[in-house]
Amino acid sequence: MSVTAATTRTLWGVGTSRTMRAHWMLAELDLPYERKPITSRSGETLTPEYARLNPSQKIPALQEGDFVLTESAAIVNYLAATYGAAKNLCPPVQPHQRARYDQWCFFCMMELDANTLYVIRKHEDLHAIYGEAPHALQAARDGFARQTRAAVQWLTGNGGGPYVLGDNFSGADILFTTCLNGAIRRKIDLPAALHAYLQTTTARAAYQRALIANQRDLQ
Ligand SMILES: N[C@@H](CCC(=O)N[C@@H](CS)C(=O)NCC(=O)O)C(=O)O
Repeated sequence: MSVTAATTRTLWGVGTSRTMRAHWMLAELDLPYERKPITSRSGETLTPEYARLNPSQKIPALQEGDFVLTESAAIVNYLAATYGAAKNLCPPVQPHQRARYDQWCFFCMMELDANTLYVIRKHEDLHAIYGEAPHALQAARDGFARQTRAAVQWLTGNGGGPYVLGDNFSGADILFTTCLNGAIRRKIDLPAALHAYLQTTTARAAYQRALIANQRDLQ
């Protein structure tokens, strides 16, 4: 299916760091879309209508005509690769730069999102479901601190800063920023360099617009 200006674009999901990623990239690209403000742990991802769209019954999900895409990082990268040229937001094509971009994306999704932040969320806020696990919780907190120290080294090392790939803002910054904001919500201390980084990324006009779009009820 080729996407034209007339193709209906819909984003399902609001209210979480993961839905924020998709709203933010759409805002960076100035793409029109319909919001379906369903939320997590409300039962709204479990309806037959939504399960047909996304069998994993999670948000976010992007629909463009009959093309459906899930996984927040895949949505960010699809949008950037497809519509990012005019705004210099396409993922890099030069092999080493592209590899560095992928490194940051996988680092954010695995080391920060899945391996540490979500483990912390499971055994803190969601302990009634996943159980108390003080040892796993402490290991995840220590692991997150170690990984953010590594991120600071990359960010302040060769070619890094103010964004993760240097001067160019990219989808990797959306993933990294949303993970760091998730950590702040969990009351995790961040190194000063990451607060400085967040000041730069969250000052973007598109970030501010996406914050509003990511709320259940638009202001
Ligand atoms: N790896 C997925 C994770 C998506 C995910 O776990 N979404 C949560 C909300 S943040 C969800 O929809 N959970 C199901 C529910 O709460 O009903 C992504 O990055 O998109």
